Amino acid sequence: MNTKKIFLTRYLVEQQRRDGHIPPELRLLLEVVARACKRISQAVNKGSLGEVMGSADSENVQGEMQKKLDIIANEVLIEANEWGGHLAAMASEEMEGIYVVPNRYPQGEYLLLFDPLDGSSNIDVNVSIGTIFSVLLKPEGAGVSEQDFLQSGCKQVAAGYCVYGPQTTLVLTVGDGVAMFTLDREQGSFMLTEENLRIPADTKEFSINMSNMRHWDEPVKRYINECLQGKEGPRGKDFNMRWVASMVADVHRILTRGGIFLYPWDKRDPEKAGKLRLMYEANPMAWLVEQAGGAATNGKQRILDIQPDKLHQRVSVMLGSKNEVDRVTSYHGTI
Ligand code: AHM
Ligand code: MG
Repeated sequence: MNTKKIFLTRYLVEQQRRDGHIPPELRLLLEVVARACKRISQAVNKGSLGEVMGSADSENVQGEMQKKLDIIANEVLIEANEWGGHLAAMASEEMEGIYVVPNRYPQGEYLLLFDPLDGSSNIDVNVSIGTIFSVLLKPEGAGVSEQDFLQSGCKQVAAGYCVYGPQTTLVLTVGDGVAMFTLDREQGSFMLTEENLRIPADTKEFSINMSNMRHWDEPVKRYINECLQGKEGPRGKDFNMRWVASMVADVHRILTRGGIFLYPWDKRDPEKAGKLRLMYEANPMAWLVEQAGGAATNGKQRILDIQPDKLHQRVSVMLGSKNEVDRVTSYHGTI
């Protein structure tokens, strides 16, 4: 198939035509999210030439300092999505509660969750960052509440991310494989550049913040120690390590050439299940990875099966090449 001339719009229309695989409202929603990502990409590209760099001198609900771009990206996504009639409400890493579509607009049946700007610590040093999003259907019934969002990841109807790197790339699933679109800046459109992405089951590359090693649990220490022993160790092969510190960029590499990504629970803050957020970081990434033939667990359980009890719930994450994820999960005594 010649993927060069397929715009995102055409790809989505064709998905819609194929047995109504995606309804028109979902198609509109995804186009609007993509349009918002284009605007965020423009803001990211301006860097020091725009009013986008540095701290916003405020904290989000997680107690993390917000960057100006965190706030800009959040506003762009809300403004783009609130009026179209496809959404009932939105939730974001940067907002404590849910954002219900105002009364002046029609309410739709979808719920949109996002991390507007993932990898914020990389903004000021000109390293890849991104937007992660997840779409759920609102359960039947009048009104919309935070409770409506608390659905496990296997209920997602669409998920994706946009990485703002050397290229701006949108990666998407609607439950029928994973497709990749690259922003053509001259045309102002996302063009299909790869379909049916597959993650190889085996890999020689791991991605973890090694500076936390002393805080990890034994199964994760064992897994990484065995990788570090290389050819001479039990794995009988040398491993490479990569850590961008933007989940979008690390997961993008894994979807492109395989690998395993881990952000496990650690003893620095034992009450927290992990650093990453379940509903708008781990769930969309876990679904994309599974759709590409990989696996995603918290060490004990498939991420997509976790029933959330809080919007901003955190989770331990191990995802990527299936045989490696199965191995580290088995070290937790659950396979
Ligand atoms: P953010 O959503 O506040 O940007 O934080 C999430 C990021 C991930 O993108 C990345 O994998 C991780 O946090 C990096 O953590 P660390 O700074 O410990 O390396
Ligand atoms: Mg994030």
